Amino acid sequence: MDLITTNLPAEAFPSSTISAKAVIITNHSHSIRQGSFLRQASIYPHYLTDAFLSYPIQQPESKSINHAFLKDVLVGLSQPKKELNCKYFYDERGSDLFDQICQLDEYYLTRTEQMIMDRHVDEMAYQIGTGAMLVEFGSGSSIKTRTLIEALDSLVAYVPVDISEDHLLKTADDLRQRYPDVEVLPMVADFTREFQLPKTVRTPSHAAVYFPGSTIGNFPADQAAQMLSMIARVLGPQGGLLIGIDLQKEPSIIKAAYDDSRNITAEFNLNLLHRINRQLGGNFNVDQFRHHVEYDSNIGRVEIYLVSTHDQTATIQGQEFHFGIGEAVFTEHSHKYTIEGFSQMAAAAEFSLHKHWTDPERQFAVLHLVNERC
Ligand code: AVJ
Repeated sequence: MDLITTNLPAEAFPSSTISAKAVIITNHSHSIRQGSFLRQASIYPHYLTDAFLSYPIQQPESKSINHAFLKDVLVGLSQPKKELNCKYFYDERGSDLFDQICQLDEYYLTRTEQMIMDRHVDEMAYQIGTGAMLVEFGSGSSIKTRTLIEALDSLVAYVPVDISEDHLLKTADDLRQRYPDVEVLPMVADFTREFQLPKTVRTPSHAAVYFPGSTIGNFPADQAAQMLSMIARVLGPQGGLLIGIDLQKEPSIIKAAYDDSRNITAEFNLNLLHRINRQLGGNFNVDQFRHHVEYDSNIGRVEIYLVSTHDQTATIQGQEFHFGIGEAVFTEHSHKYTIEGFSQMAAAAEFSLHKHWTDPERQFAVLHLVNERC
């Protein structure tokens, strides 16, 4: 079997179906991308297919609609304080803009984390230990993970997890060629939801999650804590977590990282409205919104908004939304932690901090936590 696609909870799998080359777990049943992807699969369990047929409705640009996206947008814009979920930033254009953000001088996060990884990868690999299964959250093209994969002693399996299937399978083939001794088991999944670790041919001594990029910062504190508990549960006792977090620092440095002089972040934020227009048939006048960033240094949190510069109405699938002048639509949080603060939150999930690495300016940190539950 090459591929499993499902919107069923991972527990619904008979374990025999799990040793596939790829497992797709999604939370929404109707999506054009899943539909087309499914057609490429050589074999798939027939009982999983029905829910995955894409659902055609009248659309100018696309044949079908991602209903989860539509629902989240309609619900978010119906709140007294309007909001859009930042997980929808990453369509093709958004992912491209994010790559550009990562190369900005002002966006210190990516290069600083990379520098920490490059310098300390051997120590990190030693901390993770021999014979592990490495599960990466938000793996993208996995290029930056190669140094870690190579440093790990007798790595049994590498499980890249991403919601975007685009790169994932191509990446997997490439990794299999590069590392023939490692079982590469990509999973298309929303890692915010609980999932099961795939079955491997050889039994790993333990599993470790690699969660780079300060992505955990996108989640509100309660959700971040829940995610840590979920990770601990999925990994089991002695499971490891190697996680990148952005640290609290001088507010002007942080603000500049999210409000860059070339306005790439502004474009990235505004692309969400373009995406609604493109994929959900919305009619936002995107020029009448602007990017706005705030940093609350008391809680260490960046807040990103789209602010309406006019009194205006936008329509999505027949539903009208009114925006007053200066009205803000919340789009993203990016939490900045202290090492102590993050360790405390992780301790509630029974993760204890074994080691951490930072850059000389202490801008960013990579933490190694171990699930001490027995
Ligand atoms: C991908 C969540 C790490 O919060 O820094 C970058 C996303 N948003 N610029 C971050 C982001 C605007 C980024 N993370």
